[in-house]
Amino acid sequence: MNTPKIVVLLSFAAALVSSLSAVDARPNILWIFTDDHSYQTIGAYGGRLKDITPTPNLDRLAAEGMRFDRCYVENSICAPSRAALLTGKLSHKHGKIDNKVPFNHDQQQFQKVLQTVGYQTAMVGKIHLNGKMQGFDYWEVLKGQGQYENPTFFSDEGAKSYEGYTTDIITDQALKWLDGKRDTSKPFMLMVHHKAPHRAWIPKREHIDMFEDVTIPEPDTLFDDYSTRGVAAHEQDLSIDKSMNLHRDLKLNWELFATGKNPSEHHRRIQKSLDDRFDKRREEFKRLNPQGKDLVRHKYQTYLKDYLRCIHSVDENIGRLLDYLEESGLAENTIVMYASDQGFYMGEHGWFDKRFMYEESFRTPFIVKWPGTVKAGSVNKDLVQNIDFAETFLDIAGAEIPADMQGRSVVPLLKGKTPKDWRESLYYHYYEYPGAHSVRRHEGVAGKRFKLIRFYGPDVPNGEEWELYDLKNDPSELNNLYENPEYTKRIKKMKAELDRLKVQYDVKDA
Ligand code: SGN
Ligand code: CA
Repeated sequence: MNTPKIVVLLSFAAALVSSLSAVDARPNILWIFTDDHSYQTIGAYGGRLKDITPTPNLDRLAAEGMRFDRCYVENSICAPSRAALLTGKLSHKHGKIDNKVPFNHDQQQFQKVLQTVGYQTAMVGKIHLNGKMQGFDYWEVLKGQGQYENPTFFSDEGAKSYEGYTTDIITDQALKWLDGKRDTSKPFMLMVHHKAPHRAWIPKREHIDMFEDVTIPEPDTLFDDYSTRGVAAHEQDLSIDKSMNLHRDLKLNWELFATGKNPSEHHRRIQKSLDDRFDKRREEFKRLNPQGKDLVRHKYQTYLKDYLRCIHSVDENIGRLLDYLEESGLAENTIVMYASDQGFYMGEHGWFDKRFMYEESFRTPFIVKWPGTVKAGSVNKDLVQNIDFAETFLDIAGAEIPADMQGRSVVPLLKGKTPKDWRESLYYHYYEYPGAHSVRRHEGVAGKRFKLIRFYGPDVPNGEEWELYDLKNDPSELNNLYENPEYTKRIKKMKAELDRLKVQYDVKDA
């Protein structure tokens, strides 16, 4: 071989080596998000349901990663939580203060920044922010709440319908993108957003007999009388007793539901998915004919079982994604994160749904597996909030964090090093009143131990009502201490902290 040829070959080899070493080594992120999944129904979180909870794959994720025990939302309801996820801002700043007002898609969102630093971005499933998604190389989302069966998805190409159970289909679409459609030269951010386990908790036909012979333990507060609390807890419309209906929530008489006044398109679609899978329970209900407290208990059992069946589907599908990462060799360089848009009442205080700043709905599960960085089986107890997610993604990608984002990256926490100046308190604000479930507007401040809540508005006596809880001595929040003179100093301090947070986050007075 003559000299020029060797030179050409050598320089070709050098170029090859340098292009190989330039392969982007930044980690991929697989973000799995559910709608209304309570931490109480994840085995890894312990609690009264831990032996019944069908979450082996989530438990495996926690065993291999970090479980966050004090992750909270800023506004415990769907669309605002999703807007906070994308923007890294509190509701009053991203503008989506409730499920009704429109979301401004033109605003800053983390995925737009990720694209500029070379990530491929994808989203599939429920987002509940109507309009065209921006900043995603691939997106295929349900409209509004979506359907449990035979869903219609929307994308840049318009509407497309699929046959089957939505939890499975969302995963199918995610896998199709991962395995064939993405640009493998770039790291990816894939967001897999389930509709489940949202009301009306419709299980997959194949799972309808799960837990048939199990009695689900009841919470101590199933028959809470709210004796120390104000109007908000007394006059809500989310109790199993009064607000959970037999026909649709318990699926005892769908026909009745369908003939209701002005059934919405969403409800009509649910009705269409009717089949005989609930026949057996109708017979059983007729036979038992429960009344009074027995009826509440019966509703509780039926509700919890359907909910857990929906979770079983979610967990199975998480297993499929984790298996794919292993088989494809992606697992080692892919961070897997799991969270829900908020928590949910599993009968605590006699309730279902969310919205309140009380723990079950304020808190949300958050689990992160990051091979080589997160210590397997670790637990974090710092105060984390859903406004931190966006900055965390950007930090992982090495992107600059927009100055107007209001959270903080949890990457140091994932590395086991909590910064000295990590937050000591959280700000919360719920706006959707008047509205579904009739939860009064409220804002509040939560530290690690004490929580101060201010309910306000025209349907609150004298315009505002305060509640104070000591989570250490009263984890179920049954004992409102606001009128107790021993806490005067504590209340003063917490009000000052609330004011400080409102200045920090630029909250105009509610
Ligand atoms: C629907 C549900 C409510 C639920 C809201 C908001 N009713 O209106 O129970 O609180 O969605 O949920 S239903 O009869 O239509 O199921 S959210 O998760 O989207 O905020
Ligand atoms: Ca939700």
